[in-house]
Amino acid sequence: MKTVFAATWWFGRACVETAYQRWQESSESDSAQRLLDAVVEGASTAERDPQVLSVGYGGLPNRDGEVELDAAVMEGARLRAGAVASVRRFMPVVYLARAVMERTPHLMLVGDGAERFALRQGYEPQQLLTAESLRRWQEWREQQTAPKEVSQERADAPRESHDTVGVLGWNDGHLVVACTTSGLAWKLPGRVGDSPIVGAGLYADNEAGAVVCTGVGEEIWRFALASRVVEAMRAGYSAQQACERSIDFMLRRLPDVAQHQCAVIALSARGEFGLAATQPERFNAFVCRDGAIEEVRAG
Ligand code: SD4
Repeated sequence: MKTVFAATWWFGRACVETAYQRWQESSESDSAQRLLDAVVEGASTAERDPQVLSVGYGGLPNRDGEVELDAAVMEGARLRAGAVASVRRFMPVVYLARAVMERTPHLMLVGDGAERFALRQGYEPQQLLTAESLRRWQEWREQQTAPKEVSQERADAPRESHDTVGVLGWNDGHLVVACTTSGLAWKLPGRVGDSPIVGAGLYADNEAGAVVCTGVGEEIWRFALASRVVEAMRAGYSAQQACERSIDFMLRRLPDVAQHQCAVIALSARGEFGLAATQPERFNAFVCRDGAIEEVRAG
């Protein structure tokens, strides 16, 4: 096996297809760079697709009706990473996250600063709401009568809004990860979840493995889930065992986590795949091994 890509959710199929195609067509001689190109391009597929209501263009907005995007990339050779959060009006943010990694001395830019950086990178401002995401937000707003308990608010976010796209890539011992999301629907403006946070939503280290998470960011983040899974692989567990142990730990430590979807996919330093979820019956991912694509379900 030479090259593996893996991505979360139903739209993960298009992401791994795009990543593999990019990989095949690339003339880049540095394989870590070529892998990064492929993974970022793969993730951007979901950002451009208006049918995907949890990522990029057409993602469901915050409670004020504004789409706010978060994204990150990490490469496992030198532990380089870049991230952006709370970006309005610009996409694909996964490319912006890569630009933070490659063109700034920082790891993360947020909000207004990230938007000004986007402008300097030549991005054009654009409307990220589609007719469908606007309609859903208006429908939600009309149903809001009285203030709710905090826990109820989180439970009310529509199921498909928990679906961050995460893409992992492996080639000859090199690991790269990227993820991008519009975060939880109807979130408070300025809320940031796990996805752009190195160690929470994603992590990659060529010496151990690469991981990306999807689900309710508040739960994933409090467990530093991506880092937890990578460290389990470093300790010698397979990718599958590392995912399962980490999810089992969450459920044991805080049993209420079972009410939320928290899911993870991983590739080991040898390119072996694993996945697990707190609600396994509702989680799938796609793995592409040298061009052969397989759907893998957690439950
Ligand atoms: C978040 N983990 O912001 C993300 C949610 C998700 O699309 O998976 N969203 O909490």
